[in-house]
Amino acid sequence: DSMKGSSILDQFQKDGFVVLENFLTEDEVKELRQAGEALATDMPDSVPKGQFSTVDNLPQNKDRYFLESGDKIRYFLETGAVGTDGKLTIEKRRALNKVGHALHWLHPKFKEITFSNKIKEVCFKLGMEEPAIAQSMYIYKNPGVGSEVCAHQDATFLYTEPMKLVGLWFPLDDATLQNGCLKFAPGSHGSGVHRRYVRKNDPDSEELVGYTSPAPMYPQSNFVPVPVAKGSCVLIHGQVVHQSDPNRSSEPRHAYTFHVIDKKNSVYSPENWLQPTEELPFPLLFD
Ligand code: AKG
Repeated sequence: DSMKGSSILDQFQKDGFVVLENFLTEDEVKELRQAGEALATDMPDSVPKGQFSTVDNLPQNKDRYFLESGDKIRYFLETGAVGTDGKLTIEKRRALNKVGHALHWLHPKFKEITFSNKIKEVCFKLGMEEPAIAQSMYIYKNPGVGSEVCAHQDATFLYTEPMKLVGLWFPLDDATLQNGCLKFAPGSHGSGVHRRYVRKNDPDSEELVGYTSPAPMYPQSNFVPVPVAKGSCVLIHGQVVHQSDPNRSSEPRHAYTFHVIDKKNSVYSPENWLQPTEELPFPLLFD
């Protein structure tokens, strides 16, 4: 039992994150990773290459592709993998940054693990009464091209009042100092939500979505790298500041991640970029 005793919970409350080692079986890791590879292999050629500047391709279309991905399986490329001619500069299967945001519902393998008993147990132990899945992503962070994830709080994107958001992050390769493991600012979850990422209702703006303020300055000395073995589960408090470096190694760093909110004890902000749809209301974890 990876959450035995209260020390795991104590650590989560104190630091804003905690690592549960050996959470997934070897077979689960293998199957999820194969599913991630298959998504990359099957990626349609029509995936937007970031060229949204011509008359037919309004800048808003880029936002729409993202905004409408909440109840779909959509592909997002590494910007460093697309040339100025809009063509991929590296092989297709290495060019992906992530796939999101409804793998937990639309993909049988990711659905199975997301709604498994061990996930339900974790959320129960975190004190959640009506946990619901808001989103999921498969993150590739491929060698050479896998880009940096700048310091952020997940609550910036999935704000609830009061804050009842937890991310679960599952490395499917060993996450190391070289391939861009997560880095956390321990205790930073105690300092509120620093900015929001919201839908814009400004008819004069070309942007359909954006931040409410510029990125705060987070001193790098606040962050500790947290290398973890594949098969671990990292619990991430909605307000803890975290980041990851680019993958400078020759090894991939794949991960599956999803976010849980407690519907019973909080209100999900209608301003958040991601909204539940008729197609996919945030599904409850407990029946
Ligand atoms: C997030 O999804 O919030 C992350 O921080 C993921 C970062 C990563 O996988 O490198």
